[in-house]
Amino acid sequence: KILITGSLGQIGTELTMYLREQYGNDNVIASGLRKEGPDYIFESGPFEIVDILNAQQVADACEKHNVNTVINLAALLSAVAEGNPQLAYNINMNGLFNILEVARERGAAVFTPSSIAAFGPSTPADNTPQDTIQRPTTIYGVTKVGGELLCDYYYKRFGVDTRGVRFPGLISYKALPGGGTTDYAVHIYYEALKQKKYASFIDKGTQMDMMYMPDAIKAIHDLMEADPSKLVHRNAFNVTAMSFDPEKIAAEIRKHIPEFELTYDVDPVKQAIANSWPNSLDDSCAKEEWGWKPDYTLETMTIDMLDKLSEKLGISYK
Ligand code: VAH
Repeated sequence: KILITGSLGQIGTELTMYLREQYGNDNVIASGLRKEGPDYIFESGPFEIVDILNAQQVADACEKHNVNTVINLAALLSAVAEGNPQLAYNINMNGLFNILEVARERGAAVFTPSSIAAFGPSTPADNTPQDTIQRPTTIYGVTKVGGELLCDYYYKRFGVDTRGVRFPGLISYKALPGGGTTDYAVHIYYEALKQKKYASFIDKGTQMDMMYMPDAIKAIHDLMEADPSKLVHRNAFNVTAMSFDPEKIAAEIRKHIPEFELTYDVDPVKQAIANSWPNSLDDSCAKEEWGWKPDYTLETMTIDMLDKLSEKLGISYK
């Protein structure tokens, strides 16, 4: 049985439904801080209120459902975290510690995502290697590096089957992202349909790795199903699908909405975060060790995003 924490978030809502299709509704327990989110999560399978800062609540939910895998998606993302570093440290580090301790006691596996945010200004920025300098300058990045090291420790010291990927910016149309720096790449599609214009809070020329949500979901599923004897790395694998700056995604949107206009209203906090991150990742280890291969490119993601969003928003653009 799988427990997903943070299952009402941008990744969690889609991962919960995907894994319920793969493993059966009752084998995937969704959980969140409050029972506030899309009904399809609550109607399609079990849901528990779990605050990962409450170790007993984590243990009780795992005991009640006989959980043997925890996918920990509960976290504060980069921009929100900079606004409340103490809470971000508490949730992202102490919350993870609680998950790892319950997993250690139960012999459960743990998946926790890291991020391109686990790298900093002194990291080689182009084709960032799997193993390289990691001195992030954001509290989110500090908790991502700390999380990677803690998960590797729990694997080596206690044999907990911990695995993770360093996600780039994730783009999706079902649930909005929760306060990240890459969120501009989601909002731009919504605004392109609603207003035919968007003022980006990330500046021209800011190159960042990105991925369409279906590929992110596939990465989690494939890594968790991977043959452990082939894993040289565990926490956490570089994975990417594309890399672009606001100008490039705007040009792709204009292929479908020719009058779309991109302007800039740069947010200095988010821009400083983005400037500290790599331009592009080398994900060859994920490809070699567990067969990672993204399906979507900027071109095919844009077609799918605009099609699905125009249906969701009831706005035609063709
Ligand atoms: C964020 N979307 O912006 C997340 C992610 C790589 C970016 O970690 O914080």
